Amino acid sequence: MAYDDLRDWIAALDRAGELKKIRTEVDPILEITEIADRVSKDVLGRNPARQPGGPALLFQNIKGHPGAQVLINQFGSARRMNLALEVDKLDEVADRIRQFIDVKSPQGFLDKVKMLPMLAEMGKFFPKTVSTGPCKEVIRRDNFSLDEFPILQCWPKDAGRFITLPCVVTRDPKTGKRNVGMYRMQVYDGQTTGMHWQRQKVGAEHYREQMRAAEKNRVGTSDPARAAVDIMARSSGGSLLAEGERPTGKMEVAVAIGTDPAITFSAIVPAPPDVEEYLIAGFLRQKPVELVTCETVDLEVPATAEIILEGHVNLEELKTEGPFGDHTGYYSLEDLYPVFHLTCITHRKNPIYSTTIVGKPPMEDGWMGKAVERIFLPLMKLTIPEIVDINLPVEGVFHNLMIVSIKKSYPGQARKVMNAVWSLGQAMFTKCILVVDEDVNVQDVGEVTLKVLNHIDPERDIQFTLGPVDSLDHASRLPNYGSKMGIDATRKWPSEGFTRPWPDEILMDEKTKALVDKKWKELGIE
Ligand SMILES: Cc1cc2nc3c(=O)[nH]c(=O)nc-3n(C[C@H](O)[C@H](O)[C@H](O)COP(=O)(O)O)c2cc1C
Ligand SMILES: [Mn+2]
Repeated sequence: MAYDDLRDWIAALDRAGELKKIRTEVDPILEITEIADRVSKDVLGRNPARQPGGPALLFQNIKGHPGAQVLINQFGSARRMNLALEVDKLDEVADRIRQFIDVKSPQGFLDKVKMLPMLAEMGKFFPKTVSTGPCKEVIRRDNFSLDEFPILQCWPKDAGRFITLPCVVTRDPKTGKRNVGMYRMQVYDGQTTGMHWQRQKVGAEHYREQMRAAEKNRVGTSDPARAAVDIMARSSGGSLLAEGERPTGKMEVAVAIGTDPAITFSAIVPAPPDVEEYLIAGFLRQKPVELVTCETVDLEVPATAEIILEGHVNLEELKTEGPFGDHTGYYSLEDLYPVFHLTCITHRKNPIYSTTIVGKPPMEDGWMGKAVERIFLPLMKLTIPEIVDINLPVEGVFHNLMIVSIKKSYPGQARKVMNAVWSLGQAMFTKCILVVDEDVNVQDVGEVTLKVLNHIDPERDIQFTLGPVDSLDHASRLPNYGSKMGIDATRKWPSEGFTRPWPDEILMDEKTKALVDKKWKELGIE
């Protein structure tokens, strides 16, 4: 039973006892962050043994925005992440993916018949365009301003107010395929924002594709190698071309804020570039996403979204974006990014503004990251079949640490796995990869620490490599480029040059354990 929209989802959260409505006046500048931060770390003292992640919060009295409501921390616990994806355990999503992966060629008529339900299910994934929807209740082509919405300033040193949970829709000019990505947007004024798609993300690639097309129009068939260097330079702030020589043009962009949870979640999923997020959302909610066409741009957006921003990004315009208190626990420094110019806003009546904050973990995005980890495991196993399990501890902020256990079958395999992880989509950013044997429980960081540090000869077992690093890495020698480290903490084999004896792990024998079990009460220790 998919959630129809954000309101349906809020009602479900409320029914599940996962929502707190707050009627006390709060300021969207800093104050909401302080409240949400305390709640997401659950320093409420109610149940110290519980995992972090207090309730979702619906603020109903926002300073300077009479009548407005702000939803935050909707994904901020394991239970709510499950509710959002309508499962009891995230592994259920992984199992559904595995079903589709495991399809064998049908052996006869009966096998084919057995496949029909699966094919019927697939039909539900594809989005459906409808003539209109609630997001068009109010259509504003002029006299609109972002100042009307209760957009947060999250942290004291942030450059301003940021839209933090936007689903940014773009189209690949070459293939016509759509992409939905979550890229924060700094509010410059009522009609313009930053567009913080990092250079390795799909929105940024669509932007470069537009530049390539504009460049081709300008000079005919240009030297592709030179054009590539120039486009990279220009999309990062530099330019090899003089002012008058630059191609002009713009790229259409639409942004949906406040969608049903499957759509919002799909925008952060690190899917292959050509897999459309609307399809992923349809898979997750098992019901097609309904789309409507925008008023001023040729893009489709979720029909039931609370707020839609339409507009464009000029190909030759970059502006300072940031600083912004980021999920690393540090401010990401200012940098040049494209500027989004709004041409129209459509919204529901009394729109609910949906947002999040990021900062020192654990926070709401940590739970989204954990969901990605669970759901992507079967897909990772497709290309790296020896993987048994992975863990991205929240303090590793997604890109700093991945612990991987493998079933090792040949010498050097741990290093093969590291290189494979570094070649997998956004996993390329992983700064440290720890590879352990299959008998290590990667979810138990204590056990990992004990075994990894016992098992390594650092000079022998640490592998460095160079390559792309996350834009948020503030320690790399250059922005976006630096080194990465893999630690092979698997047990070393003679075929890997290790011929010393390997000691046994200390374990009590079963007989003694049973004896003590029997006597335990009598001992009177508990
Ligand atoms: C709350 C939140 C904020 C995010 N902000 C950004 C951002 O500002 N820029 C960015 O490039 N990625 C950001 N991300 C990560 C992207 O959404 C993620 O990499 C996604 O897979 C990108 O989609 P794409 O592969 O279609 O480009 C954010 C993720 C979350 C959960
Ligand atoms: Mn994508």
